[in-house]
Amino acid sequence: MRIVVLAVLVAACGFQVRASSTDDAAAGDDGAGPGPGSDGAMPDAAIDAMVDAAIDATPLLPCPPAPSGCTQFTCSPTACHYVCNDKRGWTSGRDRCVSLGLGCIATIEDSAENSCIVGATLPSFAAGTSVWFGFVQAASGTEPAGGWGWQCGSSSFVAGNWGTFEPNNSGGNEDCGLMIEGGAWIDGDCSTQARYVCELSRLP
Ligand SMILES: [Ca+2]
Ligand SMILES: [Ca+2]
Ligand SMILES: [Ca+2]
Repeated sequence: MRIVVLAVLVAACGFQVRASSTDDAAAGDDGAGPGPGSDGAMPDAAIDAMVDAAIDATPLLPCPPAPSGCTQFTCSPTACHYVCNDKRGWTSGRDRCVSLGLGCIATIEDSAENSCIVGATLPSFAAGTSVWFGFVQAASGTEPAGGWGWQCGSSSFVAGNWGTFEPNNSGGNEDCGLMIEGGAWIDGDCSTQARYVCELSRLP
């Protein structure tokens, strides 16, 4: 009887040891699972892929047809750009973007967007075909370079692409962003009559 009891205890002990060993292996296992760093649930990469897929599946809003006098062009998948050819002062152009349903006077995020606008509008101060965009100087800004910012949204492209010797506040009255040859920016007299670039987000 004692032998039988002892055998049962040994067997139970052995089982416990094996069970314990199995538990340890399960808790510490990372090789057969999703990979290093995994918490054992879903790998981070899989979660990222699901989020990306959800964003990709979000339908972008269509670009409205260009109104008369304006031409639509594309600089990014998530925005519609327009250049409107009825020359106006900066403020009037800004307001016209809104009233036409074309978003807002354009905010330039980077040099690629700057180049895209150049390609689509071929701005030239000499030819009288420069274009207004959404850069404007606050009245409180220190002349000539202080207080410049974007009318709509935000952009880290603040230094942007100022032309040589610009901004210079020539004549003491240049507070609006005008794009000229090669995409260079100048501070222009806001009452200058020029074309203007509007930008509408396609994100829902
Ligand atoms: Ca933009
Ligand atoms: Ca100024
Ligand atoms: Ca200037």
